[in-house]
Amino acid sequence: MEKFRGVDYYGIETLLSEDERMIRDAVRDWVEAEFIPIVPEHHRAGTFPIALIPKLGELGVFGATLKGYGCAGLSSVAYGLIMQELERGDSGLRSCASVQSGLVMYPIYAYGSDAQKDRWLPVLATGETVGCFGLTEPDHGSDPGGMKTRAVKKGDAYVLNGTKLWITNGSIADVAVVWAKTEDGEIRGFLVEKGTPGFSTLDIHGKFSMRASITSELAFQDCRIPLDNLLPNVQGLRGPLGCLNQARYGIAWGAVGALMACYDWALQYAQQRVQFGKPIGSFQLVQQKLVWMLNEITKAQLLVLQLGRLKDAGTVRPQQVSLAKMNNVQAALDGARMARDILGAAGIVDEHPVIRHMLNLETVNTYEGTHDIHTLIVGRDVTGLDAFGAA
Ligand code: TGC
Ligand code: FAD
Repeated sequence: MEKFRGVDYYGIETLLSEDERMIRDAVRDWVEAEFIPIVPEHHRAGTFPIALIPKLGELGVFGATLKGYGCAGLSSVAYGLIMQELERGDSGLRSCASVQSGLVMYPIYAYGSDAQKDRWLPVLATGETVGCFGLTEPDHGSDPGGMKTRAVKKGDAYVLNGTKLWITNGSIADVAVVWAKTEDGEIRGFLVEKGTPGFSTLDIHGKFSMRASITSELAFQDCRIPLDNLLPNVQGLRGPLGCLNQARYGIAWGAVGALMACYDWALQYAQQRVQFGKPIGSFQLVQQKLVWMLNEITKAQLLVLQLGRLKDAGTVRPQQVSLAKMNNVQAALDGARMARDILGAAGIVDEHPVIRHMLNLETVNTYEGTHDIHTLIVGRDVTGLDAFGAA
């Protein structure tokens, strides 16, 4: 297949600033040259190319919208375009960047003390230090408010007990942002450093999705955390949910990248593959699938662009982020399945990227709030009625 040709049916490019285009192209070229050639072997092995993390730092990907601390201070749209290009490579690559930026650097930046910011943000920005985000537990996924992990203040430390599950980059992280309830039942955030006695990790194997990404369990057994490692400036579920707004925003853009990759590949395949003496792209049913994908890409691109402009204007609402995450991931998953179908038997092997994207998108549909949870978040917003149980 030829190199990725870009997908922009409505000239949306013209709505981007020069800087935004330059950043997108720089990340696109990097992903093409450094990541796409190696991702199939990592997918087969179930590994993540850890050596690329500092290179992502050099590209300015981590904490790209933050100001100071070595961060690039880019617009939200530029950040979204970065996520799009990373996920065109693999959802696992975008995940690594989303977690580091939206779920680790953001809470330190927004809720941390000056000392915490000075210590962690510069090294997280360069990628010399890796972070993870522990919210989900074995018995509390969609309903994190019921978490069992506890942090009890004893002398000069908080003593942490509990388990976090399905944590991206858990075992390679130097620092974990962990959410736990204190004795008063309030949810608080803690910075837990790798190597702290009582803190251990275990990688999850047997995944059919997000194979080129590390997913771990974090276990805390009488793990003593210095009092200074509490994130001082937030309490309650709005702490972790505020971080999720950042990461869900990135996913909404990233899903466009995965769908663009599947569409471009399927289009080229359909133009080349001959059956009944004609390219399969000449058959009406194949064209219908390609046009469906292009249509969804175009709508998704416009949705996230406006979402980004709202975010930059400071007026975006979390429910608007939910709608975009929900819509774009569903479109990407449905489109990836169509692209897989267009490739016929070839669609099931990793010589082609489509099945890898399709399987990854099953995770993307689930994490950061499942499709159905986002439906209910928007449903609550428009009806004023809460489907989760509370009045
Ligand atoms: P609810 O009563 O709605 O809210 C409790 C408090 O939180 C506030 N809040 C928000 N604040 C900021 N941003 C948001 N999006 C917020 N949504 C709610 C709310 O105002 C309230 O504040 P306060 O001060 O009045 O107390 O809470 P609920 O218990 O009814 O739950 C609502 C629900 C279901 C929507 C929420 O729990 C939810 O979003 N569940 C989904 C869980 C989830 O998304 N988990 C993700 C884990 S991390 C992950 O998947 C990383 S993947 C990383 C990768 O590899 O890319
Ligand atoms: P459940 O909450 O058990 O949901 C199961 C099903 O029930 C879903 O279909 C759901 O939509 C449905 N459901 C639940 N409640 C309702 C309701 N009220 N109404 C209707 N339907 C409902 N978490 C982290 O904290 N940090 C990470 O870095 C992280 N990375 C992840 C990486 C991967 C590869 C994966 C797969 C997950 C990751 N997660 C992470 C966890 C992820 O956020 C959760 O899996 C997700 O929030 C769903 O929780 P659950 O899996 O427990 O499903």
